[in-house]
Amino acid sequence: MRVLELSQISTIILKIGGSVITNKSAELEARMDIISSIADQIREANPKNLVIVHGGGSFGHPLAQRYAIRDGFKDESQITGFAETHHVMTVLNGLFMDALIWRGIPAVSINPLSCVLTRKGRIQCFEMAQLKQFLKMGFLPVLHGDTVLDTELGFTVLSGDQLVSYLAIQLKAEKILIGVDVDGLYEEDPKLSAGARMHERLSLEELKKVHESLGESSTAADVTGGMRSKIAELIPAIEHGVPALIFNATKPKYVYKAIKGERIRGTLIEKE
Ligand code: ATP
Ligand code: IP8
Repeated sequence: MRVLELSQISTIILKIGGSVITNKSAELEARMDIISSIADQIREANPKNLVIVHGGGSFGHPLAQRYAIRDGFKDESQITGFAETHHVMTVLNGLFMDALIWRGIPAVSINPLSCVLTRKGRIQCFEMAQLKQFLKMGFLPVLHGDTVLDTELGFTVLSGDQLVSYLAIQLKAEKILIGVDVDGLYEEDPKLSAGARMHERLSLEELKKVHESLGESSTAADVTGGMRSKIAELIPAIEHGVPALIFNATKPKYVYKAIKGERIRGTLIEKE
C-alpha cells in the first residue's frame, strides 16, 4: 500500500453548511435529497485529498441555543443539554456518513468533541495525528461543528467554520470550498433583500471591509453567528494564502464542479 507524505497532498477543505443539509426553519429536519446528491457528486469526483466539515443546521443550533451551550457552563441543567446537543450532531453526521459509506466512499468520521479543546471558544489544542494519517492513507475525514470542552468556559460550541480555517492553515490547504444555500456572499442577506448584489471576487482587504459592513441580518442566523462569523473565521486562512470559494451547494453538480475546480457561480476570495 502506498502511503503519501502530507506535503504531496494538496488538500481541499469542503464545508457543507447546515443550511444545505438541513431545513433550518424546522427542528431536526435533514434534507435527505440534498445529502444523497452531494454524496453522489463526491463519489463521482473521487477526490484523494478532501476533508469535509459539516455544520449543525436544525440539529445542533436549536439545542445549543436552548441550553446556552456557547456561553459556557453556568448550571447543572446544561450538562444534559451539552450531551444532547453533541448527540444530535452525531445523528446528523450519521445521516451524512451513511450516504457516503453506502456509495463506497472511504469516509471516516472524526468527532471534534474527542480531539479538540478550546479556550474562550478558540481552538487551543487539536490532536490531528489521526486525521493526518487518514489523509495520507487515502481516507476522507469528515468533521462537524460540535460541542467541546473549553479550558475557561467549561464547555462551548465549536463552529464548523472555525474548524475549516484552522484545518486549512494547519494542512496548508490548496483551497477552501464553503457550500451554503445561497449563491455566494452578498451585500445583505439575499433572502431578505431580493435586490442585494453578490460579490463575485474579493481580495483580503475587500473582504475585511465587507465583513465590517455586514449588518444584523447577516449575524442573527444561529448560535455561531451566521454569515458574518463565517467571514470572520475565513480571514486568517485567506491571510495564510488559502483561497476560498463561497458557493451554492444545493445546486446540481456544484459540489462536484467546485472540487474539480470547474468554473461555477460564487464568491471567490483571494489574498491579493
Ligand atoms: P450552519 O452554521 O448551520 O452550518 P451554514 O454554514 O450553512 O449553516 P448559515 O450560518 O446559515 O450557513 O449562513 C448561510 C445563510 O446566511 C444563508 O442562508 C443566507 O440567507 C444568510 N445570509 C445572511 N447574510 C448574508 C450575506 N450577506 N450573504 C449571503 N448570505 C447571507
Ligand atoms: O453549524 C455548530 O456548527 P456550525 C455546531 O458549523 C453546533 O456553526 C453544535 C451547534
